[in-house]
Amino acid sequence: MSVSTYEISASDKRFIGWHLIFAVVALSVGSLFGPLQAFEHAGWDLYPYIQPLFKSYYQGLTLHGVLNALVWTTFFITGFLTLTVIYGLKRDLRYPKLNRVGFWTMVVGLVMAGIPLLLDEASVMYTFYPPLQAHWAFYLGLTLVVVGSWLEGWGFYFTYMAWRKDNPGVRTPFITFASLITMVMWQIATIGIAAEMLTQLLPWSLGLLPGVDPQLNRTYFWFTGHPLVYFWLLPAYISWYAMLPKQVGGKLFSDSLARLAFWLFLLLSVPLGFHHQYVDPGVPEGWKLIHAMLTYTVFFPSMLTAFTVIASLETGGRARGGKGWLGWIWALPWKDPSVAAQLFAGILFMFGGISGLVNASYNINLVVHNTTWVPGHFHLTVASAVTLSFMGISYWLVPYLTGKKLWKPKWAVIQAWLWFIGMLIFSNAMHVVGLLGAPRRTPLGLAPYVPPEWSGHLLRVGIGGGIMFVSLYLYVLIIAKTAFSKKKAEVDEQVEIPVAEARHDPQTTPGWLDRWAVWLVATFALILVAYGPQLVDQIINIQLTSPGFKVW
Ligand code: HAS
Ligand code: CU
Repeated sequence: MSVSTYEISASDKRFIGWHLIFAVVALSVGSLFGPLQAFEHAGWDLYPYIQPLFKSYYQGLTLHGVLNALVWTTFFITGFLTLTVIYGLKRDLRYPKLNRVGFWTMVVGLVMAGIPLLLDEASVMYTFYPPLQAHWAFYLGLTLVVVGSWLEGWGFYFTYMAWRKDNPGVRTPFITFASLITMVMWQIATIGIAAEMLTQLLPWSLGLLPGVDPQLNRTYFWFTGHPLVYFWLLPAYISWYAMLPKQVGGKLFSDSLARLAFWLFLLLSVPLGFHHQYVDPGVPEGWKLIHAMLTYTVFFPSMLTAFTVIASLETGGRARGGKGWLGWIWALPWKDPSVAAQLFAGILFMFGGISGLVNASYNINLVVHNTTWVPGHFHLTVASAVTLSFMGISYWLVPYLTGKKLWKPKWAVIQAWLWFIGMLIFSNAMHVVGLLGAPRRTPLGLAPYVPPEWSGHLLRVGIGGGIMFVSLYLYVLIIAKTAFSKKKAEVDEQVEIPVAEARHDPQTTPGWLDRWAVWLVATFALILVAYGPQLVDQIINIQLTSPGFKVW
């Protein structure tokens, strides 16, 4: 197997493809409810029409959050990272069966969590805060999804270790390096949710515990819940750093900066979950302040990313003849749907980053917390930076995996534009009406207190949501038509995996950016300092007092 001729095997392509099938199906089902919510805000309540099938607004909201934010992402990511790990190392998975077992464990978990969701036995929303109580199968199912993703991750590590043995001293190829960090970060992060599921929610839902401690559970949840957002984001960053520059004819501006950003995400993603708990009475203010400050530090690797990725794009735009300060931007291949989608994702993320900064500010958070501002923020992040990037990636990935031609690329460009425009309208309206005080997770169309000055913004929520609805199913159509097309692409139409060269030989990147031990020790130490005392305190003072509630 020589380096230059490495091809991903047909069976591994199929295996990665399975991840995508489940991801896209979850996205198609979960996205049915997004527009229903947006329309409801705008005063067009369609829920009564689907009433026999779905019991409440909150069942729909839970399906939307779980299927889109948790399932679409996790399945897409584990599939995509499989590709980046093996393609970067130019070698097959060391233990392919381990990865297969991991994937099918995720599928079993998905089915197990999906059944109570559809039966309205788990309408607890995607954060499943107790004392809202779901059927035990929901908790067990989600746990299995996480366990499956761990197994796939171990499969990556074994593959990497085998490569390292054969290649001492060689810098880990960037796409593999970044994928491994993403997975390690995820495995550390999910310790929180593992503790929550195994020691609290599962025994409680099975009747083995008299009650549950909501405060401790929120702390466990956000231990995982915050880094979860970087588990979603980092695969998009892998594409922005290492693939998008190639797609626009440029080079990765700095291999060292790219690696440094990923190490910083490993170091800083976990120990700041209290920024989701600024209003929790059980967490002392000093700890909230520490997590607020740490949140500002994790802003830094995203700023590094903005700089490095835009500089990389500039090398492409200039190579394509772009002149002047901004001329290179117009010279980028905007007609390539994969590129357009990812550029739009990046632009939307600039706004998402700004609203994140607002959220992170301890005092300003009190104004926006639990208002529609927050879903405004996370639709610019997970539903734009991440989801629109994944859509863009699938415009080359699905043709690559299937050997088919992308169905109607022009429509795919329109799809990206529609998502961009719909999201601008939707998220701006959500932010503004949130500032006016509109609560999140509330069927505002039914609320008697909605003042007239919200109505214009709520209408924009509905319009933006409607445009995104069209865009989303256009995406699903294009992907399905591509994947199930009977015609194979001609030889000269075959798609390759885009991997950008760095401007400097990665072998000249400092060695400390390719060594794990110190970074791992620092990561655990920082988590221990930032979370240890509070966790100990909350566990010692545990109060298993709250019964379970089923409100809807
Ligand atoms: Fe957040 C709440 C703070 C990033 C997701 N966030 C949420 C929730 C979700 C979420 C789902 O501090 C709601 C949870 C719930 O249900 O309660 N967030 C931040 C901060 C950042 C941030 C400081 N969030 C994300 C990302 C997410 C995500 C990423 C998903 C993927 N967030 C918060 C806080 C809360 C919160 C509080 C709690 C709010 C509350 O009160 O409940 C930062 O990491 C953001 C840094 C980003 C930047 C932007 C850099 C720009 C780049 C673009 C480059 C442009 C390109 C395009 C490439 C600094 C990298 C160029 C194009 C050309 C044409 C040239
Ligand atoms: Cu967060």
